[in-house]
Amino acid sequence: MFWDKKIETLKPAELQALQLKRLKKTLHLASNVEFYRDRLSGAGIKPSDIRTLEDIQKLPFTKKQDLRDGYPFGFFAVPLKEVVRIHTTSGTTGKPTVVGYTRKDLDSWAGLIARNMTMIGVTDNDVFQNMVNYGMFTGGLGFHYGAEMIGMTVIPSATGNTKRQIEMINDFGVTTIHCTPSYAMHLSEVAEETGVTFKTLKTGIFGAEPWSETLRSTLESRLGVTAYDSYGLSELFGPGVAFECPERDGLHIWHDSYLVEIIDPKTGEQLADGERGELVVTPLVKEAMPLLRYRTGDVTMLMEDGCLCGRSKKIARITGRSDDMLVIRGINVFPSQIEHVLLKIPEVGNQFMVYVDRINHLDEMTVEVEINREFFSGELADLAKIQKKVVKELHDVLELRTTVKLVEPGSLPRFEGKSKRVIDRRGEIF
Ligand code: DLL
Repeated sequence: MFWDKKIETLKPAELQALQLKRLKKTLHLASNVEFYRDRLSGAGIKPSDIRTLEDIQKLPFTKKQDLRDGYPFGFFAVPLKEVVRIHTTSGTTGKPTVVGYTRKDLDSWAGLIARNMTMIGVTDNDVFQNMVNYGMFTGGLGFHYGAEMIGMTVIPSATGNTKRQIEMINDFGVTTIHCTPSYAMHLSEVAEETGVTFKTLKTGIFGAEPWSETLRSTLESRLGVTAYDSYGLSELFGPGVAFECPERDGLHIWHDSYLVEIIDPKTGEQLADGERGELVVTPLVKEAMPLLRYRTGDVTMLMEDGCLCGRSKKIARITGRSDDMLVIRGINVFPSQIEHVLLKIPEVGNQFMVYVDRINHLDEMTVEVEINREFFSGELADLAKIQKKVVKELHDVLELRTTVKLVEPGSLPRFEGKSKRVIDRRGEIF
């Protein structure tokens, strides 16, 4: 199913022409921003130097730190009067990044969400419960207006009060839910504890953080949904940048709205299709805050094969952020790999925490995971056996020795929004 079939299935030559036209317009808008004026003139680049899409490589990158330095409105290319909404990213350190939207931006953004949701077959017959934060986070209002544009019946339940969320799903006959995969896991646990099953649910849209294929199967069987991955970031409007189609083999990124490059994060050089690197995006339809070659920090690749659904090139699911990637004794570890291993071990639960320390100049990784009572006899020997198994399975996948601590069910933190499962204490003073 298509929301805008013509644009979603443009032939390569037509798409490239549209991209180039929009890139030039974006460059023109960006020249209203002092940061870009300085960067472009410093590099001796004039808008007329961009004649083909390949010429994008002449343009400077934009980094998250640049946006932070421009706090609050330094990257707005239109007068504040024309900015009708502001969101911020959930910055954990320092000032957050501010993003602004014109009325047209909000319309374009809702249109992208509508495309995504239509692609997976939801329609105005569906009832949609949006279980993410409705504040400065882009996930809440972003999906809200996209779902309303389709004509779905929208329940803006936001986060919190899981028992009430569960009640509403059944009372209102909800067919489609949206939340982070971490919250979906928690929701399914609470439903299981209270003996509730979901009769009307069909579709789960999960995103805003990396999650594994194993978590997908777990959520699908526990909630009775087909689970789709949704990717986005505030700097590129928010959610809606890329989304899985029913094939669920990679995410369609909307090439008419986002010009995509994959680069080697160390050299900045473009990589070929099929090569994994950092996703760099130049949004093509943003007005209030145009960005040039924005370094997302997210690790993925452009997939080589086309898709049965007829839409254009996909990106692979995001394995993590290049800056989230843990380097433990020289080995790269993504938290999603740990999740993948743990979810396959029935003796332990689905909740975990990872602590990284430096002890005697050596990186040490400790994984805390909840024991699954069903598989635990209460014998200490039994506990040791389970612990050994987890250590071995983690070692087989990560090629890394870890310390595993088994903890009581329910004792680890649960997350309503994005999870924070990794605590890296190596930088702390000791
Ligand atoms: O997380 C927007 C969003 C809301 C996406 C709801 C999907 C659903 P930010 O808070 O700015 O925006 O965080 C963006 O989250 O750079 C990725 O590192 C990560 N991320 C988002 N979606 C996914 C995903 C929203 N599906 C940052 N898989 C991005 C992996 C994701 N990581």
